Amino acid sequence: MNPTLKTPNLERKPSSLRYYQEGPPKSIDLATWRLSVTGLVEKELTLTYEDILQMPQVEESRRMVCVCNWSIRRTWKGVLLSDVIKLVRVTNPEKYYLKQTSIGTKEKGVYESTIPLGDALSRRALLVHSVDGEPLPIEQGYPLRLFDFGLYGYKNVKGLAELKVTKEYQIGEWERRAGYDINGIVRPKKYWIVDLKKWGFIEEPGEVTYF
Ligand SMILES: Nc1nc2c(c(=O)[nH]1)N[C@H]1C(S)=C(S)[C@@H](COP(=O)(O)O)O[C@H]1N2
Ligand SMILES: [Mo]
Repeated sequence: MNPTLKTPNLERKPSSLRYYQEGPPKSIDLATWRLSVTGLVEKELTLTYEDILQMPQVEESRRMVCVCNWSIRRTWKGVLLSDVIKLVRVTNPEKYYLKQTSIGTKEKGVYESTIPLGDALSRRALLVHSVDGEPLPIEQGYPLRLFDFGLYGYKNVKGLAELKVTKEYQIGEWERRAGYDINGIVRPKKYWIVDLKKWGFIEEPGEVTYF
């Protein structure tokens, strides 16, 4: 691992398995894994892992926030959601939603989450394949995970299999089970900042950019 990218205090991050509703897939074969981009697009598309690596890459340090009052800033690498949306062509994306579906497991099915597409694009949402210079660990979303950093963790789907452009703002797993807000926008309040090892107050709704 590139030492300059390592997240401080990572060993203190809450377990990824605790929030993994369907559980991580047993194994992923990159030779057969695909990301399907479907729905209200001009041209449906299936991307291989290699296709994604061939697209323009971005690597950004951004803060993710969990509804359970913790947050972590890490270095994420992947492609811009906007670049994928350009490939499938969506006119007036601000009118649509994006439904993410995970690969899932035989035992527990899939995890789904729907986000407003226009907002995700304006917030520079990423399709992330690596963190801190290494491919995502399987429990953190290998091979691909969508991040809209203005939204809480429950709105981003690990182990992504499908992105569907839709007119329906559909309620997801934790919104149903735990009553979380469907909009999932990060709310101002006090959070445990894992990488800084201290409590911090998030002052504004949405993505945290000032620490
Ligand atoms: N496929 C899938 N993705 C998921 C979840 C899930 O249960 N299944 N849980 C979400 C929730 S509730 C959180 S808080 C984050 C946790 O991310 P982490 O593993 O990086 O801590 O993943 C999100 N993505
Ligand atoms: Mo969560």
